[in-house]
Amino acid sequence: MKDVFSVGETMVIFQADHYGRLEDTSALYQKIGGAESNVLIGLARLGHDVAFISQVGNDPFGKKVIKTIRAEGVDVSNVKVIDDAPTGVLFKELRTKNETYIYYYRKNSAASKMSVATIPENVIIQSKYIHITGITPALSQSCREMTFKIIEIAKKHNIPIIFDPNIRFKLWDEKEAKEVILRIAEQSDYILTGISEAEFLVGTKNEKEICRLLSKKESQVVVIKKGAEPTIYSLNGQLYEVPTVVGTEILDPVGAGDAFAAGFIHGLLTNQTIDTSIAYGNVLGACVIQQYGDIEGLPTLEEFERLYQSNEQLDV
Ligand code: KDG
Repeated sequence: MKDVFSVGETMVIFQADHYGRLEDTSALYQKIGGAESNVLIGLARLGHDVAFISQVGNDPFGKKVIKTIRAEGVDVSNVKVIDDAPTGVLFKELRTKNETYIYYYRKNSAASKMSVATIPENVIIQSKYIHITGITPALSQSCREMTFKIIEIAKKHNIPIIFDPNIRFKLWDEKEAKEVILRIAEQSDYILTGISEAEFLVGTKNEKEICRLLSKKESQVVVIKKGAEPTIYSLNGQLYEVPTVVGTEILDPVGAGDAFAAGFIHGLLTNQTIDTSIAYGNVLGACVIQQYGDIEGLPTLEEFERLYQSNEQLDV
């Protein structure tokens, strides 16, 4: 039995460890990142048994991706290496503290070739939770079909789905994105959305309305992340507020949402309340943005427990 499984694309990320224009930067570090593997790595560092489903190319970048994820303790036995498509690559430009640009080289990548045939049903049905993002269905038509098939399997076996819309406008047009993401949200048990994504999806900033429009069943939990402002969630038609971690220095904001998801799922896996799970998510988010790279700042269990306790003492 796995605690969590996720499916998606991991890319090699090239980025500098300072701010500035990419065109004026001579040295870039080679890292890895991908929303779904970021979440799984976060969970593996906290001691959970997690599995990843993906595809990479038969190239140095694919090797780098598999080696790194495996070294983090994530089960990569369902990450396939294929010959006829490359591993996706991403360049991250941290222009200033508040301005980040992403340049993808992932069209027709190995991961975009995933399809319903990629799904190891036995892994899915033996997972306690399934994590899905809105990036995977945006990769290709076959990835979209695969995503919906996974949801169908999860529903059939009563496996809760945790969904992060993670809208990437560079990957699909707005109409398509909205339609597909709303369909997935409807079938998810936990929806973890940013406030601006939610506004795009349902056309309002009003939190009660967002929750009402995003969830079709009262039992669904909708979490609205609002950066430094308190996180909002709805359950059984009621709205609640959880404070965030304040005063964190931002070095690289990319990966904060994935870290939040990892912390939140850690809470679910350790039978915490939704409030505490969100507080866990906020601590992990704060850890990640203080380091360059998507995953570098993710804490180990020991580090997390220490940080969480000190945050509790500060009552944040
Ligand atoms: O959430 C961080 C991700 O956006 C980053 O790792 C790259 O997965 C990625 C994507 O598709 O943008």
